[in-house]
Amino acid sequence: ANNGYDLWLQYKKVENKQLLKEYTENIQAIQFFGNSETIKTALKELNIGLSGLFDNQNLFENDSPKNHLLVFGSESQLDTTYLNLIKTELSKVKKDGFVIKQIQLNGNSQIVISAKTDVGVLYGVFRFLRELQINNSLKDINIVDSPKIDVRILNHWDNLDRTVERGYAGFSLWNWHTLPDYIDQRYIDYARANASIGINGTVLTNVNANALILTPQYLEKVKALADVFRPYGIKVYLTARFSAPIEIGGLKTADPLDADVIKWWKDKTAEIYNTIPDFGGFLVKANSEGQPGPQNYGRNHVDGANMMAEALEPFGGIVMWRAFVYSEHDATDRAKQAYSEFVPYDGKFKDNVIVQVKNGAIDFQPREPFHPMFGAMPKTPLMMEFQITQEYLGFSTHLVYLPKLYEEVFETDTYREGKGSTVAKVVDGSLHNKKITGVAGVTNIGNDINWTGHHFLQANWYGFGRLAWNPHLKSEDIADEWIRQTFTNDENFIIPIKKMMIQSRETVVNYMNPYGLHHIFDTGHHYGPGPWVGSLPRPEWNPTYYHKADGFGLGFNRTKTGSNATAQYAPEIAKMYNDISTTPEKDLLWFHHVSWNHKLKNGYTLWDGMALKYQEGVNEVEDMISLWNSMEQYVDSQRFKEVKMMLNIQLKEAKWWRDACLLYFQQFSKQDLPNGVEKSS
Ligand code: GCW
Repeated sequence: ANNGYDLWLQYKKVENKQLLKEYTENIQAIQFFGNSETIKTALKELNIGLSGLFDNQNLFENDSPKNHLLVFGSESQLDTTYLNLIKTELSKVKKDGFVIKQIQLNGNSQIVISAKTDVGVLYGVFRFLRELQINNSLKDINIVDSPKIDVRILNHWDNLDRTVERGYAGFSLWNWHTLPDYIDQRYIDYARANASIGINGTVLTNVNANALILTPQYLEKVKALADVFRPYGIKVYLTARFSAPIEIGGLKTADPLDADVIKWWKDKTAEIYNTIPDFGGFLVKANSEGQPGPQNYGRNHVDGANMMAEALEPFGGIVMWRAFVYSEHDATDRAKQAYSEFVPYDGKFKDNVIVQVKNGAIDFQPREPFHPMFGAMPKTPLMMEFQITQEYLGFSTHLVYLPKLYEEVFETDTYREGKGSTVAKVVDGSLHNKKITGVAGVTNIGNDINWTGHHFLQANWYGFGRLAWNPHLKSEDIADEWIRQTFTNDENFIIPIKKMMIQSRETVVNYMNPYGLHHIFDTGHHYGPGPWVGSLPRPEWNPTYYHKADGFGLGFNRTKTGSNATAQYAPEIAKMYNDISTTPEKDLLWFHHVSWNHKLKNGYTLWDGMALKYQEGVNEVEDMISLWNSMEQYVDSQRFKEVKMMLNIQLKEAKWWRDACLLYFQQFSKQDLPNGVEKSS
């Protein structure tokens, strides 16, 4: 049985006999240089990996001659004979990047893995194991790869009572009760999985969590986790509740300009670094959804962020200050608030502050136009915040391959420095030469055996990490790698399953939010459909605020004749979105209030076209099911069955979405369903 616990680190025996021969001939022994914990970790992983892939525990212990070595070590440790042979490649490596190269020495081919740092060597070792897992030949292997982003980080929305906000794969991994003394193997496997894709940071706590995590009792537990993660190159970060000086410090205020408050944060920070010398820094949600912040004291985001940044500066820590601000100030269009509150402060933040911006201006919808802040703050580092957990995408029950969504956002052109100013270039710092760069992902993992609840959603964790390493990668290539490592190298499985994964993102858009509809989820939990008036007190919490259905039509007018949110984009983009005829139809109802009888490009009216899209989504899930059912021979029985059951739930719910939304909107359109749309039963 395979319960999925091993993720993409399955290290199953290489089935292709010829390749197996090539691999084992090329790797007869391991030689390593250096003895840091990280180097030892790399060795340990090689042993786990190779003994699995070669199905031979004693591979390196027999007496046969060993002419072909696998050699690894960092630039400062590696033997000069090897160094000389990889000089050119090594000079191209940046930061924690690595070289993997086949060289010839004394008439024998050898493989050298090296880097400027030990963590780079570890990344190289993981990459090397991946090459074997995905069945690439080692002949003339010559890989140089460096991360394009500095901070590649998971955000856990984990509370201290182990509940996870918007978490759908069990409870929190962090067992605060048994920490610091009990080290669950899971913490180590978590670190392995993250390091294997280059993730180098983790925020352990929820942005909405209370301040207790900053008390000595908890810091001791955090230290234990930091000690586990360190050899894997993963730094620990914490959320810092703005009002902590009041709640755990006994002060009367949390005013960022108050001398006692400033001193409190300085002392607290020093205390943290005393416990965890390589602590990463703070993630802060301030003045959003009721969380405290500098505005409570008549101050602004810069005052708050810089105060914390100053405390972290001597230790090399950073502040990730979130731009997801959502309060009652701008009730006309919530989409405009973050830009309005942050863009005027461009250039005012200290060097160790990075502003963390969600991919879209509303909230992790199945599809959102890119956030207008990207590209609009040339003097401020901005990091991307993606959601890996599927708050608005069917939780952990719907198969949706999110790297496709991430890729769409990264590839979008902001036009801020003319054509080609993609979001990826904003985030990797190349468009405006940023001091720090980062990509954060609100993680989808919990203590479910398979980590993510649904086997396929492991791919979203995996793909997030790969894109955080390099936001220019293709989601399709990532899917390919992931399938090979997680399931099989058999093309009969890979080709159709990859296609299904790539399509799955559009499928969920089709059955939930076609043509730019958004936030029509049931209020509160955000699981199923709920386009009707919810029970919430604030108008912008009600789905009707977002879709604005009426007798005329549907959609939110954000053009210059409406909320004018389009003005927050570069002129080229604003122009495109202001005009219904140039607005891409995928974003139609995001930007326009459109007549039910508006003619779509395919010739249907909006009403008919929308109804057909909902049906298309349902049909696509049916296709996913029949495809999956035909794949049984390629998958172990446990994972096969579990995925199958999940897909059946997804189908039921796709129909639920279709029926609920069409019945609801039909009250306004007052039109029949077009042919081809199944009537709800
Ligand atoms: O997506 C919304 C969620 C909240 C979340 C908030 C945020 C952590 O519904 O649960 O709170 O965003 O990102 O701060």
